[in-house]
Amino acid sequence: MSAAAVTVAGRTHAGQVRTQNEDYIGQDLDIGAVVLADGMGGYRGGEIASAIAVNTILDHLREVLPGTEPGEIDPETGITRQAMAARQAIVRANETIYKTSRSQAQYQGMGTTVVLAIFHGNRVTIGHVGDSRIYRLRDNELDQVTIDHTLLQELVDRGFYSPGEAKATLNKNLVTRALGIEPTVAVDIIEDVVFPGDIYLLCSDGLNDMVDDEDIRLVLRSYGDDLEKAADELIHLANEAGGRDNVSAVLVKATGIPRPGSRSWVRRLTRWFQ
Ligand SMILES: [Mn+2]
Repeated sequence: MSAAAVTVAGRTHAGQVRTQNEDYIGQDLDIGAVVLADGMGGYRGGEIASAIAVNTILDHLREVLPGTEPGEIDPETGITRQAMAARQAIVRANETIYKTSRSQAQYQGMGTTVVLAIFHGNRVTIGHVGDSRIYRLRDNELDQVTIDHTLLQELVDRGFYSPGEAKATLNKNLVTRALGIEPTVAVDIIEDVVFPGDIYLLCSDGLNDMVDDEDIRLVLRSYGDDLEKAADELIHLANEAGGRDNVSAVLVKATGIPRPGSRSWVRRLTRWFQ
């Protein structure tokens, strides 16, 4: 089996204001996969959409990943099997949510973000849609690995606003991409080399809207040897700051990874359309 040895701790909480929790998290350590989704939509639609996303993705990966080698390249496309599997799994989740929302009136318009990480060998393959994030703590520095699919981020990218101006001016929760809204979806895929001691954090916006990056960094630095405690502390900080949204955090630490000779790199693959 090709999955990397990883330690995982996940938490999800409704927060201090909302009665329902529309976030959903899942993992399958046999295939090295962790997933987090933040759903939206009336009459339990958000809960349904995020649960479908996580379960469809894990089911698909359980079908296609066993038997693949870490970092195995598909000769036809030149990209890793794990990157192809991540993209296919997210596309399949999109289709399932879209069909469900079209076939049942009460679920019309439901959707969800998703972030997925597959750990294999000394690599991680990440797929994401929407504004749920992945951060990485390495040598006590915290980096945001994913780029939000939000109106705010798009306008900053195009130079209309500085990040500070945009945060003050715009509704920062306007997501420009989500699963279940359109029949097709563009998936961002990122591959990263994992170093011993790296900690990856998957989170919903209920965490990073409530807790500054610096405070997230301090928690991971302080409790990095006890992921369960670190996850509890992140949820606690979000709730203490007001807990205005559902809040989820999944922490992953890769163990038994040989330190690669080359410098770290992040490879951002082309945006894939169905
Ligand atoms: Mn949210």
